[in-house]
Amino acid sequence: MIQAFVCLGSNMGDAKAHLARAREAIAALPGVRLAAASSLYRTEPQGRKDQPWFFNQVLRLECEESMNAVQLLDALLEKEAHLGRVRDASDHFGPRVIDMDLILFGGEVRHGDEHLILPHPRMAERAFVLVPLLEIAPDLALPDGTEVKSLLEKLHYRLEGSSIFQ
Ligand code: PH2
Ligand code: MG
Repeated sequence: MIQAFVCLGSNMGDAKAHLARAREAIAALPGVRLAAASSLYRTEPQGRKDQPWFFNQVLRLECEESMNAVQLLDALLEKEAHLGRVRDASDHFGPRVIDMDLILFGGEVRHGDEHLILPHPRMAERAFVLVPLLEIAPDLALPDGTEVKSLLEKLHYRLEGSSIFQ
């Protein structure tokens, strides 16, 4: 079994409903078990401020050993498209119906290939990833041994109830 983490995000339309459909689609993937889901967080937009707040959630998946990271990513991209996501290459940080980011895939480290970098290259800067991730995996470490807790300690953010300001 390979443990993987995916961060879901939506800030268009009924964002909570989009996350629910995304969870169902992921749970139905062959070779994948949805092992845990964080609660939903309302999160201040990062990267571009002039857009609605997001709902974010992190999932822990258990993947069969026969599955690799690129296969999982491709399956996520396919589900995104199916749920109505239109990727705008010129707007990496703008509003989206649904986003499914592969954050970690086992202990895998991948650089150099734009298509898939692991761990996710921006996770360390994002309280909207780290807070839900630590909720379901409090003792998690990155492949290089860095504790995820220590990444969050370096960020300036505020958690109020289930809202994340950053
Ligand atoms: N996703 C982005 C850009 N900014 N901000 C929040 N709060 N949540 C996101 O999921 C998010 C974002 C690009 O994927
Ligand atoms: Mg994203």
